[in-house]
Amino acid sequence: MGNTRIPGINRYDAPAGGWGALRATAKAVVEQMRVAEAPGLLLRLNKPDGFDCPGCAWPDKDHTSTFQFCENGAKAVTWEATKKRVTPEFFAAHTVTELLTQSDYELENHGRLTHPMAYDAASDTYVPIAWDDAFARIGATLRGLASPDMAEFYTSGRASNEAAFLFNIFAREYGTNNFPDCSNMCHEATSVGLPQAIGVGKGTVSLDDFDHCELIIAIGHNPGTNHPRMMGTLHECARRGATIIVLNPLKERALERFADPQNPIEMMSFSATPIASTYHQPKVGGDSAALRGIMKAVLERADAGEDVLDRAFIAEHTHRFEPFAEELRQASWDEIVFASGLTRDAMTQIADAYVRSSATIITYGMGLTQHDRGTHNVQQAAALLMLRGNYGKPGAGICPLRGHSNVQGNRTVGITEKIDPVMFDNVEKVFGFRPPNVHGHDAVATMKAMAEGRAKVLICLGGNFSVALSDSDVSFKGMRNLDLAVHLATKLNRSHLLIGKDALILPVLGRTEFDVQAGGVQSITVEDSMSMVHASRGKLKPASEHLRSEPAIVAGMAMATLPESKVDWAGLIADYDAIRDKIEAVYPAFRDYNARIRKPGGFRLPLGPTERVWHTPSGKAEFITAAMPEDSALPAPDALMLTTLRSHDQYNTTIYGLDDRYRGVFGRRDVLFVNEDDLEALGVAHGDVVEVSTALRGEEHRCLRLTAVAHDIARGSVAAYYPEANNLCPLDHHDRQSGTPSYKSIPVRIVRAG
Ligand SMILES: Nc1nc2c(c(=O)[nH]1)N[C@H]1C(S)=C(S)[C@@H](COP(=O)(O)OP(=O)(O)OC[C@H]3O[C@@H](n4cnc5c(=O)[nH]c(N)nc54)[C@H](O)[C@@H]3O)O[C@H]1N2
Ligand SMILES: Nc1nc2c(c(=O)[nH]1)N[C@H]1C(S)=C(S)[C@@H](COP(=O)(O)OP(=O)(O)OC[C@H]3O[C@@H](n4cnc5c(=O)[nH]c(N)nc54)[C@H](O)[C@@H]3O)O[C@H]1N2
Ligand SMILES: [Mo]
Repeated sequence: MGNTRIPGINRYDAPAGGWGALRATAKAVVEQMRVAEAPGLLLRLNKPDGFDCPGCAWPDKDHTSTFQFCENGAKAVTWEATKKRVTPEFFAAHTVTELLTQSDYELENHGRLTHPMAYDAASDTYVPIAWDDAFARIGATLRGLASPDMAEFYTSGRASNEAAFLFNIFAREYGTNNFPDCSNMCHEATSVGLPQAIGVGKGTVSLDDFDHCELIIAIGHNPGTNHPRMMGTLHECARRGATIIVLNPLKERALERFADPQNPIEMMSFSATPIASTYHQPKVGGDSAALRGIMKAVLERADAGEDVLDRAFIAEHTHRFEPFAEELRQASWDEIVFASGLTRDAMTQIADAYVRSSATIITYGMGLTQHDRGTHNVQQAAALLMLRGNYGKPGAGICPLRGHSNVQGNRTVGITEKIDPVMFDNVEKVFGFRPPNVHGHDAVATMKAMAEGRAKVLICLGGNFSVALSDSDVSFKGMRNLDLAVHLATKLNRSHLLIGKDALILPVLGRTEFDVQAGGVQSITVEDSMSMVHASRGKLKPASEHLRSEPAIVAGMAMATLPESKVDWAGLIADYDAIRDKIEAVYPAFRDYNARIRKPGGFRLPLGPTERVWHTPSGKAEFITAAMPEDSALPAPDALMLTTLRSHDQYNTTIYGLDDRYRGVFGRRDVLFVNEDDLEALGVAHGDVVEVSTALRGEEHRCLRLTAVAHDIARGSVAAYYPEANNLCPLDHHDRQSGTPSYKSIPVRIVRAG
C-alpha cells in the first residue's frame, strides 16, 4: 500500500486489543481523572451493585461477572468522570462566537458542566440562572406557542428508562407526539423492518445463544471499537470453533484478529486469536444484494433436491415463502453480483456454510441500517434466518447491535413519534389524559420543521442533535431558527452554541454519580441489546453540587409548564420506584418491575420470536421481498459510494482523541479511505488532498476537502469520519420506510484539489 510517507498515517499490523488497549486505557485515566479513583470506579462497571457502562449496549453475563476489561468502556467512563470543569467563570471568559471556532473535541474536553446557564445575547455569553427561573422560562415559552406541535422533544439513548418515561409523559400531556430521537438516525430500520418481518423490533438472541451457535454472520459493525465487550464473546466463539463470516467493505482489524487483554496467555505471548473464518468485502450499500445472493444459492440447492431448508418451520411459522422464493429464482446473478460487489462464488460459499450450520446468528450494525434501503436490508437478514428456522431455538436468531447503552429501553418506555393506541389507552387509564391522535415528528421531520420555521422550541434530553444529523448546513441553520433550545447535558457541545433567540444548558448527573432524592439514594434502570432490564446506581460524588438528575429536571420542566397537570411529578421523583410503578402500569411487560430489578442481573422482557410467536398481522413471520432498486435510485455511473464511520477514539459526536489506531490513523481525522485501484483510476496519489462532493441529483455543492489514503476497502467504496462528513448527506437522503438517514451510502465525486 502506498509507500509515500504521510503525516499521521502508519499501517497498523498488530492484532486488535492486547497491550495497545491497556496503554490507551491508562492514557485516558491519566488525562481525565484522578488516578487514585479510577481503578475502583472501573471495577464498579456492570456489577450488580454498580453502574451500567455508558459505553455500549452489549449485555454482561448476569451482570455478575468479574471486571471485564474494555478500553472504550474505560474511555466513556473516564470522559464522564473527568476532573475538568466548565464553570460560570469559563463561560464568562469565552463568548459563544469564540467557542464556535473550537473543534468538537476541544468543546467537550473542557470538562463537565457545573451550573444551569442561560444565553445572554447582550454579552454573547452563557450566564448562570437559578433552576426555578430556568424552569419558569421553559414553561412560559411552551405555554406561549400557538400549537404544542411547534415544540420538539429529542432524546439521546443514554437517558434512563425513568427519565425517558417522564419525558414521554410530559410531552404527551403538553400535547404533542414530536419525539425525534437518536434511534431515528441509528436502528430505525430495525424498529420498522423487524416488526413487519418477525413481529418485534428488537434482537431475538441472548448471550447464552452465543455459547451454542455454530455460525455467526457479522454484517456492518465494528465491535473492536463500538461494542468492545462483544469481542470477549466473539473471541470465545472463535476459540471453540464456531464459524464467523464477516461482511464488511473495510477490513476491520478486530474482526480479523484479537488479543484478549483478559487472557494472560495471549498477553504474555503476544499472540492473538483469528476472529473471522472468512472475510468478505461487499461494496458499500451492497448487503441487500449479497443477502439475496446467499438466499438464491440456498434455494438453488433446495430446488436441486437437497434437504437444506427447514420446511416444517417455513410451513408452520412463515407467510409468503413461495412468492419470495420465486422472485429470487427469477433474479439474475449478474445483477446480484454487480449490486453486491461479491462474486457468485463467494455468495455460494457463504450459503454452503449456512446450510451446514444448525444454529446461526446474524449480528449487524450501522453498516446495514444507515442506507436508503435500510429497512429492506434488515428484512433480508431476517429472511435468511427464516429459511432454516433460526428463531426460537438455542444458538440462533437475529442480533442488531444497539448503539447507546439505553437506546432500546428509551423505545420500550415510549420514546416514539408514532401513534401507539395500546400505550395511549394505558396512559389515559393511568394518568387521566389521552395523548393527541396525530403522528409526531421523527429526527428528519423535526429538522425540516425547524429549518422551515414551523418548530420553535427544541428540548434535548442529552445528545448533540444538529451535529449528529445529516446536512449540517441545514441543521445548523435550523437551530438558529428556534425561539428556545434547552439542553440537558453533561458536557458542552456545538448544538448548545447554535443559538436562535434563547438557549438554556441544564447540567445533569451522569451514570457514574450518586443520585439522592427526597426518598434517598436512587437507582435507574436500563435495557441492553438483548432486552435485559437491570438497575444501575452511580458511585461517585457528583461533578458539582448544582447538578440535578434527568428525571428531576424533566419533572421541574413539567411542573412549570403544566400547572394543572394530572401527574404527581413531585411524588414520582421523590422515589424512582414510583416512576417504575407507573411504567409497569402503562407497559405490562414490566410486571413486578421493582422486585425484579432488585435481583442481580435483572430480568428479560418477553420476545415473541423466542417462543415462535409472531405479532404480525398474519400471525406468522413474513418473507418480504426487496427487489433491486429502480434505476432512478442508483447513483451516477462515475460516482463512488461514501460511507461514514466512527474512529476508535470517538463516541458519536464526542471525540476523545484524534487517533484511529486499528486503521492506522494518528493525530488527525481529515482522511478519505480509498481502494488503491480506485486511486489509480482517479489519477489521485496516496496522500493527495481531494475534494469530495455529493453526486446526487442536483447536489453538487457540498464540498469537503480530505486527504486520500490507500486502504483495504471494497472497490467503488470510500469512507470518511462522522460527523465531519455529515454535510455531504442531504437531509432528504434517507430510507423511505424508516427515515434513517443514508449516512452509509452517499454517492460522491472525487477530484484532486487544485
Ligand atoms: N466507542 C464507541 N462505542 C460506540 C459508539 C461510538 O461512537 N464509540 N457509538 C454507539 C452507537 S450510537 C452505535 S449506533 C454503535 C455503532 O456501531 P457500528 O455499527 O459498529 O458503527 P460504525 O462505525 O458506524 O460502522 C459500522 C461498520 O460498518 C461498516 N460499513 C460501512 N458501510 C457498510 C456497508 O454498506 N455494508 C456493510 N456490510 N458494512 C458497512 C464499516 O466499515 C464499519 O466497520 O456503536 C455504539 N458504541
Ligand atoms: N454521518 C453519520 N452520522 C451519524 C451516524 C453515522 O454513523 N454517520 N450515526 C448516528 C447514530 S447511530 C446516532 S445514535 C446519532 C447520535 O446522536 P446523539 O445521541 O445526539 O449524539 P451523541 O454524540 O451521542 O451525544 C453526545 C452528547 O450527549 C451528552 N451526554 C453524554 N452523556 C449524557 C448523559 O448521561 N445525560 C445527558 N443528558 N447528556 C449526556 C453530552 O453533552 C454529549 O455532548 O448520530 C447519528 N449520526
Ligand atoms: Mo446509534
